[in-house]
Amino acid sequence: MKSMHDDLTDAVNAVKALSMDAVQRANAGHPGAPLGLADAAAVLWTRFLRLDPDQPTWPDRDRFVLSNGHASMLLYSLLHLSGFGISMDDLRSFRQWGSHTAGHPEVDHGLGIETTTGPLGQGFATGVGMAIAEAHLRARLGHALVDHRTFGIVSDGDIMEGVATEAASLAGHLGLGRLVYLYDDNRITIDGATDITFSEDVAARFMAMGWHTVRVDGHDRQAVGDAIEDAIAVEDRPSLVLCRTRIAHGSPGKEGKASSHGAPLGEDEVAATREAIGWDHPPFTVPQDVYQYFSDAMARGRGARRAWEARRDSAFASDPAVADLWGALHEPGPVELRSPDFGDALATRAAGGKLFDQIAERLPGFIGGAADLAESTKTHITTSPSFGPDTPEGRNIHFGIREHAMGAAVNGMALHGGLRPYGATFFVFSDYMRPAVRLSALMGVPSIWVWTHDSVFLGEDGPTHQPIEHLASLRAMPNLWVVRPADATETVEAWELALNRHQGPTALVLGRQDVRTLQRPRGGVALGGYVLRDGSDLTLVGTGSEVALCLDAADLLAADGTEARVVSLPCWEAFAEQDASYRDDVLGTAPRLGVEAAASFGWERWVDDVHAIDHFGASAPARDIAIHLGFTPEAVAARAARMLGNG
Ligand SMILES: Cc1ncc(C[n+]2csc(CCOP(=O)(O)OP(=O)(O)O)c2C)c(N)n1
Ligand SMILES: [Mg+2]
Repeated sequence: MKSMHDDLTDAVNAVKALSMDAVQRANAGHPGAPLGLADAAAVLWTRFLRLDPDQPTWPDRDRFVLSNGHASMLLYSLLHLSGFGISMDDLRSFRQWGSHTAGHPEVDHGLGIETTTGPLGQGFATGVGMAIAEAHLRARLGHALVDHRTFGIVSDGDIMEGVATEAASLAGHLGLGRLVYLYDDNRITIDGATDITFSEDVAARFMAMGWHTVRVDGHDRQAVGDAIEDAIAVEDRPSLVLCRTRIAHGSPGKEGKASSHGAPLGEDEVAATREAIGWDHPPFTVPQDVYQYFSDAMARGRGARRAWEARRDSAFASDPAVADLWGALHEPGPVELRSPDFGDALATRAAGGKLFDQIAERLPGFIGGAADLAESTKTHITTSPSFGPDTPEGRNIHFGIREHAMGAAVNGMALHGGLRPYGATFFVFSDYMRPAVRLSALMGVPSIWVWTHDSVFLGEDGPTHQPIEHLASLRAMPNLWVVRPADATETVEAWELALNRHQGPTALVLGRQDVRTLQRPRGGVALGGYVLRDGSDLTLVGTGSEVALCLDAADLLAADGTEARVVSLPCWEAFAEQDASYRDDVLGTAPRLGVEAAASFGWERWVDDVHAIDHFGASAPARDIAIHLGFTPEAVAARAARMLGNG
């Protein structure tokens, strides 16, 4: 009869063997971290995590984030051994075309992958969003329905990245006590030992940010388990368990060496490691008692899931309002918005702001905030308090000046489930959150990005604040929908489009300055583009504030006998999805001139010529900028006339 200790050793060794074998077979991957983390990860998975392999998406499961996604074989091994849908064949086809076991898997809830990140630091910050979501939903639905934790493993690379520090600062400030990260403190990165780059006291830094920290020997399983237990008991602060580990632990020739980070150990070293750790099973072979050990450990999660279902059933039965709220949060129907009276002219950011309480009422999962610019972005739910340690039910999150962490945290809330989160800032600062935006697109997460002050017409703040290339560069990002509405009424539809899109993120690009409220029929934004005014000599195609400009230019052209059609093209991605016949009908057969106060890059897709700005802006009142850069009706009409050979 084996002792518990031996069973855990076998479990650790199985993780090590599967990880090094899969990397070896793929002849690509990262064996060092899985070997170095096998002890700590096996303790976390077998003693603490509440997961149910039979129901990987059970809502009250613990969340596990592998921020150092290069250690993906660690996660695949654990998922396989625990009985999730990762088969031995999947492990054999690690990193191969079409397999479930990609190099960096990002997300697959059905397989138990909550999120892992390729770009270091993102997982760390994404997990903070998951912890925000848990705290918030617990406050609104009660402990009986929401009562889980967010665990994660983070590495030197994660801890060094700025986004993690932004997120750690936010998590500490918010007192996210259900967040527990294990830090793989192996003091090795790709270029070698961290003494060439990284000499701060990480524990002291996190302590200063309001975290509970503890240092342990990451190979002392008892100590790791005790530290996790203590971290869980600390409910008012997030926890960082600094696990001092050795990369490629157990490998006689590679332990402690950076060369184990991102290359297979080699056949001989794999054999030597098997010998050293006392694992004599062939590659991709795990004895039944190891599976049994993991299965017994998963019984904790299975039991928790059943108990949760019982609590849910009785909560729903005793209080129909709770059942309704749960349903509205987790299975929201399509959203339709009422248009308030916008008056004759209104900035699109202000129009958006007028919708916030309505959206919040229709969509109980609507939550988010700005990076210290809520006043300017007009993103505030007046009917709800701010989210904080004493008011976790609040739906206004003050992210502080932490755009990058905001992006990742919004993704984390969206990944968590039950919420429809947004994050807001000035459009030019989308650059500061771009890696998180890219991951939202890559993972197909319906985060909503609200970016205001969308052009040079923000005026006096000058070129550092004036977006130029941002529309083009974000339109180039696959699966991100970029919507730049022309007026208040298009803004209503833009928000509807964003809220009803579930397969990926939507960016709402809104203006600072007033634009006149257009006379237009409802509909059109969801199609991406539509005809606002008909004409057969020329088609002017604009977005955002330039649509009204096109209409004014069309008036001038009409006075000279040229009938210009005006097309509003608020969302290129939606337009591209329409039938070619619809697109052709909208754009017409006459010469086409695009008008947009931004870089011309990409417009050749739709038009013959484009009136754009291919240089940085300037600091001046908006009307002077318009005159100097040629964004007046007269200048656009003149450009159109030249294009037609009449100028
Ligand atoms: C944002 C970002 N920059 C660079 C990389 C490339 N990269 C992958 S792992 C790594 C560092 C490895 O060090 P560590 O995080 O300590 O992992 P370990 O080698 O200890 O497993 C780097 C630079 C990345 N994945 N993401
Ligand atoms: Mg390291």
